[in-house]
Amino acid sequence: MSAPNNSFDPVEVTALHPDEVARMREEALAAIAAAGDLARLKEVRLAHAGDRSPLALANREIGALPPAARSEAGKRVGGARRDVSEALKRRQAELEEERDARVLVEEAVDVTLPWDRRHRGARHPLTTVAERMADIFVGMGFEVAEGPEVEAEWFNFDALNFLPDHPARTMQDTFFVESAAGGDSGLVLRTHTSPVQVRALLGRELPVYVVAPGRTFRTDELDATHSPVFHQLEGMVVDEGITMAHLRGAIDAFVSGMFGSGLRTRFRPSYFPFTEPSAEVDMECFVCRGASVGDPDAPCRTCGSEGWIEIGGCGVMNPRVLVAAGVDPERYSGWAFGLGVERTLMFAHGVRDMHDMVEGDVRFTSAFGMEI
Ligand code: FA5
Repeated sequence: MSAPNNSFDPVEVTALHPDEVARMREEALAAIAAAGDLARLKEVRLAHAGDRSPLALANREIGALPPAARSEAGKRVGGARRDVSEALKRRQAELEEERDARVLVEEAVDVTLPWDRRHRGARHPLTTVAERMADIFVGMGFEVAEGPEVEAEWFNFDALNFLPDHPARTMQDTFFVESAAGGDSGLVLRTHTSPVQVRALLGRELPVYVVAPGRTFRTDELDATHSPVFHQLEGMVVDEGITMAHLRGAIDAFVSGMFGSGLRTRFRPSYFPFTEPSAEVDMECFVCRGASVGDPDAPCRTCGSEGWIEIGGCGVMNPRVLVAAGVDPERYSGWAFGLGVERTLMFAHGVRDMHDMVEGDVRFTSAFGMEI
């Protein structure tokens, strides 16, 4: 083993020369002071305090010095590295403070701004019109009843006196879901809300005063006035001493509530297997009030210059329906009606084409306001 290198002079090792250590220190401190952001400071840290920095490399040279020289060189380099490390810490704190202050300004939230600028959803006007129609009857003391959209053929047809081979079954073009088998009734998409008449009678004590708004289905083509999926509002009363006069009164009250007071109504003879007598309900055109009839100079687009608008069908309940629902027709009588919700929306709001109601364009819906 060779003797210690006692003659080795640290001043002669360039990296450990006091001037050189001072230069490395100054260079590091200047770079730290000049670092403008945290990313730049990270680069400076690596360059001046990392394992490959000049001061770290100089530190490694100390081990090669004779023991007598190591202490002084160690103090010099160690002091310089400490200064650099403290300067880095201070600058890091300053830059973090600056960043936090900047984030507070840049990401500030003005809590006085309106809080919700997005469009809100709204219920479809068909829903709100159906509810308004039902509400008028609720105001007269009616209850709201419901029935399924996929309905037993028995409720949709048989109980309503549509006999299996009766031509009336073809009056309403039907979506069949499941055909009848082994004595069980088949299933259909209900073609009208009238099956709720029988369901309501089976599930309630008499007397019964109900309305049933709901979705109905027929194999009709979509055009300006028809849709394969549409809505009806069914109404039914079964009580003692009920006559068609009460039906006229209820329809008049509905028309006044929905379209405005003073509008006349009329019943035109019609046919439904579940009512006898049956009628189509017309109301006086609420736009021209009949003035357009025979006046080519003032045509009315709402009623087609007919003076009257058809709003649905009605009639006195056929005793066969009462019997099917277990009601004694000798004691009780009743009437029912079915009003088209789409038609009501068209007349009440001047909607010309049923396509608008089914296409889902929000411009159509929002024209009715954001009622929720
Ligand atoms: C019926 O559906 C009977 N259930 C109404 C009824 C109830 C009569 C109670 C007597 C007693 P109708 O097929 O006429 O009747 O339809 C009634 C209303 O539904 C029509 O006046 C019309 O406004 C509407 N409607 C019928 N088919 C369509 C369709 N494809 N698209 C839009 N609305 C329709």
